[in-house]
Amino acid sequence: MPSKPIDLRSDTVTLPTPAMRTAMASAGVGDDVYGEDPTVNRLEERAARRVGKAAAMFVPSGTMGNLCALLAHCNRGDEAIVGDQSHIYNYEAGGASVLGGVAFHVVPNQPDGTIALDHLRAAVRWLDDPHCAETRLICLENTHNSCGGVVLSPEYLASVASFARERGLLVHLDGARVFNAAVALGVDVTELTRHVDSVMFCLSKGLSAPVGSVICGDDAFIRRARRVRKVLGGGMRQAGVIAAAGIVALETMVDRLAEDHANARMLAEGLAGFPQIVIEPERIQTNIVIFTLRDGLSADEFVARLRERGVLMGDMGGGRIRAVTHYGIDAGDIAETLAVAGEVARNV
Ligand code: TLP
Repeated sequence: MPSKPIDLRSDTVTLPTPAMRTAMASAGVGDDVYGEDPTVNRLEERAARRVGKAAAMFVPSGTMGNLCALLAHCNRGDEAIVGDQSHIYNYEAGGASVLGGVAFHVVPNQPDGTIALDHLRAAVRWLDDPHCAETRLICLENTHNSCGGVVLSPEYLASVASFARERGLLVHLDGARVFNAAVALGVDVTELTRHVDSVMFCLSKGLSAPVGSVICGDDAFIRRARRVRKVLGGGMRQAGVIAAAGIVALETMVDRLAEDHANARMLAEGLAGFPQIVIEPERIQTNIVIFTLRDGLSADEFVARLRERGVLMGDMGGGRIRAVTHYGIDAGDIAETLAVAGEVARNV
């Protein structure tokens, strides 16, 4: 049994670093709804520059960021094309439809997280036909969470961007973990973000800030998004207290994501050694490890038995189990996790 719980449920469980706590304590603040919080303004400027966009807006969560983006791009009755495994479609309570009257046109995600261009082509509506909602937006996700943290390449993003341009469509990237993608590819994040009209990324996942995400795009898009954020009640006041941690996250926590990726690979390779576990370690590209079990033990039972022994993983449904590495998990934790997982797997 590990001396402290090893929490692999998500990289959302990360705690702020000492440098973040110091920055938060001394942050200059003002009323951000008036645009007067100097720390939020600094975070937004740096975030926009970092991903190569003109403007940015700080939001409390990734869910609100994606929602603001969808509602800033789409009018009521427009259609957004989303992958069937996407976070926007599956895990955001249908927000864009519920609150914005945006219809989701759902197309299959390939196992590598992409949406095939043929599927995109077939999904675009014939605009002159009054039977149809108007297709406005394509949503992509990088890294792709439910597909196992897989990375969409710059080449794929470029191909979707050129398709979208041809058809007069916009592209939004759910880049909750886009810095994991950039680090895994060894490219500057702008190699990924330059192909999309807007991007949302999270400060509070692998980058370890306690709260917050950012959406980035052109000036007009961010102006519209600020109105949507206000509608949603996401206009914050002295938010510099949390934005300060976001600045530290952006400046100091990106490069170290490589450690999380190495730990995830080590975990996957270890798990592959247990005959009861089904996993392809060579498919692990970033910090998310998803596996299933052979007959004999259900995923929820496996997760419950790990928990009794101090290791926390997530039951994703459909027999899939997810473990996510992050700041706060080191190679020693992975070795302990493998010892516990082996014991549980062997005692099926
Ligand atoms: N994902 C969380 C859970 O909601 C599942 C997690 O533990 O992975 N886009 C992607 C790709 C995400 O993975 C998440 C969070 C979000 C958006 C939403 O971010 P938050 O949780 O900040 O609203």
